[in-house]
Amino acid sequence: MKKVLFIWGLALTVLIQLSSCSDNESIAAEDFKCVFDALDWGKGTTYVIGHKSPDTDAVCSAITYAYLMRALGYRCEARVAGELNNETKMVLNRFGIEIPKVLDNAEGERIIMTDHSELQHAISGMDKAKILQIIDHHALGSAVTAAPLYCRIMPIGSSCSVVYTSFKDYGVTIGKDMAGLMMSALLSDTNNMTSTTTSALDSIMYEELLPLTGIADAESYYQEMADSLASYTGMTDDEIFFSDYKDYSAESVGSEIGIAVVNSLDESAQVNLRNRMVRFMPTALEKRKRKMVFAMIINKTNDYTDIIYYGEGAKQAAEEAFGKSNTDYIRCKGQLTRKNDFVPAISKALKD
Ligand SMILES: [Mn+2]
Repeated sequence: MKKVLFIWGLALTVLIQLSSCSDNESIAAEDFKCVFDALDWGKGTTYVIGHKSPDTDAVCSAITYAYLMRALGYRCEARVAGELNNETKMVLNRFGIEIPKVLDNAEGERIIMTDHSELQHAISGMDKAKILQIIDHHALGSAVTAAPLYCRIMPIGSSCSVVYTSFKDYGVTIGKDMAGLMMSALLSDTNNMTSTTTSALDSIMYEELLPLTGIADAESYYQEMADSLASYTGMTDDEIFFSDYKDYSAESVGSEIGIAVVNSLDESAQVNLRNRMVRFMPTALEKRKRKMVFAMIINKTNDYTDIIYYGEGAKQAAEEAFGKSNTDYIRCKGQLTRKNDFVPAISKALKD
């Protein structure tokens, strides 16, 4: 009798699994709907926002995730944490999406954080916000919540890749504009699928999304993005240095440091930008009250990164992390990422 029951049980389990496989999308969407219903949405609008010095992934993850939440029936709007870089402006323009409004204080607001979970990278007041969700692909940061939250953090190429898995799980249709934004953020964050952060899941996303975007030639589209990103025409040293900049605290990396990323497309721009940033770094250190500041000047055409540094102990730390150099910069092969290459190496050097 026991054996018969066991076999019946087994058959039932298989049946349930088979039926949930055949109707995977709707069941998952229903399941997740009740998870989201449990959050305290309040009566007003919940703002979806990425990190300060917003890049394409920070902005596009906020826009696409706000869209997804609206599709599931929640009142959400995307916001940005500051002026957009030229690449992001180009991407939004290309897919006919308006630049979201700037939100510079989160105090008292209901917030979904995308592409960051670290208060230091968030707009001010985030410690006094009601954080309902975190959608990210970075190391877990210092954001805390009073109530249970929905959190989806994956070690993959972009926050938009995480958003993409959500679209699929909840069975929400992806139109040309949302596909275009997610695709652009993926290309931007992974340096055209070459960075060390690129995962198999990102490759699947690339294959599935590309046909939806209407982009005929992904290579030339990426080149167009890179050109926009590196066009600092008319920008001051200050604007260039802080256009892609992040602060790190002693707890996270061993000292109070700031790291900027600057991109160039050819040798003359590389030398010019590197010299300008070297001259600007004392001002940057003063402005952000850091012990050390670093910048990664990335040549996207010839595939190398020059590291420059300023502040007491900065040269030693940089050389310990990236090798000795006879010049006032350290040249590394490849396009380093701040998150996967620079921060771990410099943290180790600073803590040693
Ligand atoms: Mn990102």
